[in-house]
Amino acid sequence: MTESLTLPRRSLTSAPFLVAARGGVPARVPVWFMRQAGRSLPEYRALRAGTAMLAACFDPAMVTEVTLQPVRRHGVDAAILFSDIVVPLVAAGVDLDIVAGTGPVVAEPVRDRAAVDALPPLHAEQVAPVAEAVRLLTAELGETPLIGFAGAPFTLASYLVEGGPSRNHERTKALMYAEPDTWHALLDRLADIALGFLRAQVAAGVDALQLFDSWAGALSLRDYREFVLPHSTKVLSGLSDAGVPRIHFGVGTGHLLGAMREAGADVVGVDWRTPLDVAAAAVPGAPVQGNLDPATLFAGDEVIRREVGRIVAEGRSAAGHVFNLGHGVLPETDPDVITRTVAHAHSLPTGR
Ligand code: 1CP
Repeated sequence: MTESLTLPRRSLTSAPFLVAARGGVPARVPVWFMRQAGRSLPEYRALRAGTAMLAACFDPAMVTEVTLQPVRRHGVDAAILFSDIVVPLVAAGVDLDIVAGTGPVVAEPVRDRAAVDALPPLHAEQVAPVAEAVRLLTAELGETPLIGFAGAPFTLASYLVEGGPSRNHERTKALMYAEPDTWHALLDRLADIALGFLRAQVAAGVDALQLFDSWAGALSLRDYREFVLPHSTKVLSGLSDAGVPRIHFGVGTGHLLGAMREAGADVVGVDWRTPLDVAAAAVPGAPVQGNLDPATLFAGDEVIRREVGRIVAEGRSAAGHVFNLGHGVLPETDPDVITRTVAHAHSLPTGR
């Protein structure tokens, strides 16, 4: 796809999230939470009632409202577009649904070369409703940056090959090991789809983007380098002219952080298993994002304040720190606890 990325962008030079993501010292500790939109908010459940998840993702007005809800309620320093990693697959024509309580379910899992060859490409106009939502949002958000996102090739492949959510990714890894040519062809197509989805969001005005390789931590470093890194590099290096920070995140990726940065990340997302000072040493010179254990939000204010303080202190050893959870907000989280957590992080001093 050759979508132009030269539209005039909002200039949010002092937004704390963007300052930290570029390696500067922001005026306050920037905070946003993965999966802050949807999930725990009663106003989200009320708005979504009667609308299927995928229908919501293709409704620009609904995407706009759900994206704004956590910004209004919690005072976070960035909005994340309400969408899903499977949206570009659906837009391209893959027969897939998001089933409430389960997640993405694929009608015909992709397990051989013929199925890979039959995967349709993504055309920018197929995600026009997402681009429209981005335009509506940048008009509404004022000084708050908007983060766009996509699923990375490996994580998308896991849903397509398994046919749905998976604990061990065994069919995915079996294809990877047994049919490497088919595997690389699959990931190459998924890289094009992820890149096309992200370029459409950048062209419409997002201020940053995150590539979610949620399940890459299931791989060894050796396998990640051989079977995944070239394809995630295709996505991130294809956005090197985008002029927005690129965040690269996965769960259980302490052993992969250096390679994930090499893929072309400006900011490396870290889950709660790896302390941020350890992560910072693995990616010298790169800002990091993370990494409060989402379960901590159930442990009471005293524990939360202690853990937030520890993480902000550990983050000072990195070239920049964006405060976040180590993975997404859990659905049962009390929204008021989230608001207080944001306020506490904002009360702490920045600097190195
Ligand atoms: O803040 C936000 O919630 C923004 C919107 C958002 C994002 C960033 C959604 C809405 N999904 C995602 C990304 C996403 N989707 C990821 C990467 C982030 C992560 O690791 O959490 C992944 C792996 C998915 C796949 C997916 N979609 C799942 C997980 C299934 C599994 O394997 O365990 C689920 C449950 C969905 C559906 C979904 N996506 C989003 C919502 C609000 C929902 C639930 C929809 C419903 O049931 O009505």
